[in-house]
Amino acid sequence: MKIIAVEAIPFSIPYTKPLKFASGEVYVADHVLVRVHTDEGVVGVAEAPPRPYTYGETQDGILAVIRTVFAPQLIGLTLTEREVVTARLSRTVGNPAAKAAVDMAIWDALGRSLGLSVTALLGGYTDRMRVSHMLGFDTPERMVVEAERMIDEFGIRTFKVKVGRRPARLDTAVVRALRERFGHTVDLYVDGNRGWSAAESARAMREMGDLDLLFAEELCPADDVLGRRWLVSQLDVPFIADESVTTPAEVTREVLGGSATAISIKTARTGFTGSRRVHHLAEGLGVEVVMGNQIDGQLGTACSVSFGAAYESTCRRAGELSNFLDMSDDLLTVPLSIRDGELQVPPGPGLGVEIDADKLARYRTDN
Ligand code: MUC
Ligand code: MG
Repeated sequence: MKIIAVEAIPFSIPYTKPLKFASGEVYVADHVLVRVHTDEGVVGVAEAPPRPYTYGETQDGILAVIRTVFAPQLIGLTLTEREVVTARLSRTVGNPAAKAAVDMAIWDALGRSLGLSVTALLGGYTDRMRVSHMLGFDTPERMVVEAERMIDEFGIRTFKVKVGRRPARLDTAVVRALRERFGHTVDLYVDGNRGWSAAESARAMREMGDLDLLFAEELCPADDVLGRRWLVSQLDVPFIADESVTTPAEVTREVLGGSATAISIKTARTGFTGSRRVHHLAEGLGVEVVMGNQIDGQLGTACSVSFGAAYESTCRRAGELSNFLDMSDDLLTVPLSIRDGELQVPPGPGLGVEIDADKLARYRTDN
């Protein structure tokens, strides 16, 4: 089965609850839907979320690189030539979200054509993951109320708390309030999105030393090379590298350089082909992994859970699979549903999801 067209469609769906964090704020999901068409009528889908403050990609940039650079290089390839696809996409530097969406749409098409789920094709470990919810910047009171809602409505009991503000007590007060309100019925970890220096991070982590955190993520920039190594060496929890590990080579550099002791795998950034490489590399290096969230919509979340459920180490920890709950709507015919703190891989071939034509017509911005 051959690829005959790669479509990139911009769409825009407002958030009901904007997400704020140290490197940016998201009010609208201005993503790109990618559709890979084949000569036998099978169509694979995926979405690319632009994160200019993280990787430099914009919605317009993603559209342009897919339409003018990637699509012409992929037409005529078969769905099983995924390593050829990867080699051709790799000729272009950067553009991780655009590359990832193209890669995942091809995997979706392959699964559909074989009648197998992407999870089965990748590894088939299980059919669900526990969910971790990301809490964006707000007051301690409002963040506790938000966590209460996640517990009551969805059974979620793991929270990643965004930190990295100045003064750091704005954030340490939130983590303390969550621990005081929920005791040890919840798991907590923090993500700084590079907002603090190494010294500020060390001080904040000391201040939270009694709060029993699971992890700390990207508290300071990886470019603070010695500072970050110094920070990581004194922590008693794994330090997750997120935006500093966009490729397997960066994973190797950060881990062997002592600047990270765990890795966030984001399918929105490394697709399925690259995430598989990162997963195997992390296993070989002996570091923990967490399935991260690039502020994905439901289609992106279906990709994350499809990958995470495929391997044992990716579902050992709760995956970040719930931020679509903050969006006012989405594109799928059957919405994803989190129950008892878990998200099931949508059943069916490929990613197991379908795009609702009416919703796409309502939210696409190219007509
Ligand atoms: C995260 O884990 O950092 C914020 C920016 C981004 O690219 O992903 C999010 C969440
Ligand atoms: Mg992060």
